[in-house]
Formats: sequence, structure tokens, C-alpha cells
Amino acid sequence: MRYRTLTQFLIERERAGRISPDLRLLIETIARACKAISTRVNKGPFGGGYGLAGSENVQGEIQKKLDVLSNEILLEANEWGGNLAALVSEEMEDPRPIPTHYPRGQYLLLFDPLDGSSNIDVNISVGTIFSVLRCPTAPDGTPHEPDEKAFLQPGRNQVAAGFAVYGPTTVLVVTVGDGAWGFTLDRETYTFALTHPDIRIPADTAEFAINASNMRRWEPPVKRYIDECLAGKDGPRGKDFNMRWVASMVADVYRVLSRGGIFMYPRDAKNREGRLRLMYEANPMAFIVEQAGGMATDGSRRILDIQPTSLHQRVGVVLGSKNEVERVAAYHAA
Ligand code: AFP
Repeated sequence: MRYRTLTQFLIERERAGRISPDLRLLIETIARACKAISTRVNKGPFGGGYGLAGSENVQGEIQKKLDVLSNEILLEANEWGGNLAALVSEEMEDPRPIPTHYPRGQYLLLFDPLDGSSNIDVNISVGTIFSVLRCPTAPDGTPHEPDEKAFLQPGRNQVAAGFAVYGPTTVLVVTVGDGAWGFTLDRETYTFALTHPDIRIPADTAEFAINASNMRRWEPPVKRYIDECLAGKDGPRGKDFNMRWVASMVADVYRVLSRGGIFMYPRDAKNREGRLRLMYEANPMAFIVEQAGGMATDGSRRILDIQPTSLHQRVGVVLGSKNEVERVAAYHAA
């Protein structure tokens, strides 16, 4: 069976006027960078990528060599194209404006270069998450300085988002606002083939994903929801539930996209704002999940409507099968 490639998919959307040539180039460039990261991840200890980088990132997290490497791959791939004004990364404190010796473009790119990196050394899937915004312009069309303020836009402003999961296969999931589309890396031709067209998340599920070790810290609505899942068919839900927790958001979200489910990293007594990052984890995943017919909230509010106040702010996340996410929101409202 011949699969359409990512390039064919993007050319079709450019011809349909849904994306600009610059946005097409941006997504293709990110996809190429994800191939390079996938190669390094799959080299394991033979690629010099294992272990600690001996540094800390802006989050105060110990950096793995692959964190730093992945960040550099994405920076180098994206600085010359003339389609970006600036970049934001989980690994960097401030926005990185495109160097003045390159032309600047209209888009802002945000990414988590290697999500789930604490799973690297134990050979569990990790990934890359990205989000694309437009740089705001003045009424006369001149672009604003691509500073922190330019990035602080609600997630509903995203023009594209995606993530790669580096697992048994490398899959890239992308949305440009007309559905969520999954591409699997064909390692013989080294091209992304459209294997999961127009992904749809089932509205119902019997599978939840949460880090249950935080149970004592959860707010009551979350505790109620999980207790009811655990009560199974003898409880108020009248059916048994299964649990999964990979601790790599990309892997957990990809499973939800593939077979339904609800993924939760709620605010709690320890992570009062939540643990996941709004701008380059929650927002892109929320955009993709909504495009696949699912729902994404911080427990009660739609994630894509949250007005950011700082680049690296955290947020609670409840996303996936619509009817379950709605139930959690109803418990918060009660
Ligand atoms: P790391 O990138 O530090 O491994 O964190 C991964 C993550 O941001 C997200 O991908 C997971 O869903 C979540 O954290 C796992 O958090 P816990 O380790 O607390 O379960």
C-alpha cells in the first residue's frame, strides 16, 4: 500500500490555502529535526546521548545530554528559514530571537525538545512537542518585537501544533486546524508516511492515566472521579476501568489518541499550579486533542482559553475522551 507523505499532506493544505508556504516549511523543518532526534534517541548509549549533561535548565531540572542535544538540533534547524521571529524552549529561560543575520518571518515557535527525559535511561518512549503562533503586528502590519509578551497568547491562537513520540516506531502527530493526522517514520525511505488520517478519540473510555502516588494531594473532585473508576462495575460507574501511566506525556497522549482514554495531571497540594507547562505541553496537546474530537481542560476551564501570564507557567491538565473530561469538569463545578 502506498502512503501519502507528510510533504504531500502539507502541499495539499498549502494548495487549499489552509497553510502558508512559510508554515509548510516550518512543519517540514521540525519534522526533519524530529528525525535527527529520533536517530540520537535510538542510538542509546552508543550515541553519547545517555547520562547527565552536568547542567541545570531554567526549570532547575538536571539536564540530560539528550535534552541539550535535542534543543540544539531544533534551534539550528529553525534559525535560517526566514519563517520565524523567535523561538521558546523548555530548556531556555527567555525567547531566542532569530539572529539578525537571518531574515525573520511571521511565526513564533515553542517546543519541549525532549519530553519525558527522565525515562531516557530506562528505555521508555520520549518525545518532542511543538506549538506555532503568529507574531503579533501593529495596526500598520509591522511585527512586534518577538519578546515574552508576544508569546503570551491563549492556545486558541495556535496555527499549528504537533508532537513526535520516539517509541517502537517514531510517530509524528500534526494539526493545522483541520483534524489531527499521524505520520509514522518509514525507516527504509526515512520519510513520514500518513498512517493515521484524521484521528478521532472515542467519546467514552474505560481507561484512565494519572500518577496515583499523588492521591493524598488531589483536590476532592479528582479524588471522587478516580475513586469511582476504582470502584468499577460495583460502583456508580457500573463498569471496570483500566489504568496506564507512562510518565511521558507524549506516550500517554498518543495512546489516548489511538484508543481513547483520559489523561490527568491535575493541580494538587504539591503542584499547586499543576506540573505540566501551559505554553509548550498543555496548549499543543489540547489543540491536537480537540481537533481529534476530544476535550482538554485544567480540570474546569478549557485549556485553549487560558490567558498565559508567563512563558513557563504550569497548569493542571485533564484531557481525552470528551464524556469523561466533561464528567471531571462537572465534579469540579459541583
Ligand atoms: P520529565 O520530562 O521531567 O521526565 O517530565 C515528564 C512530564 O513532564 C510529562 O511528560 C509526564 O506526563 C509527567 O512529567 C510525569 O510526571 P511524574 O514523573 O510526576 O509522573
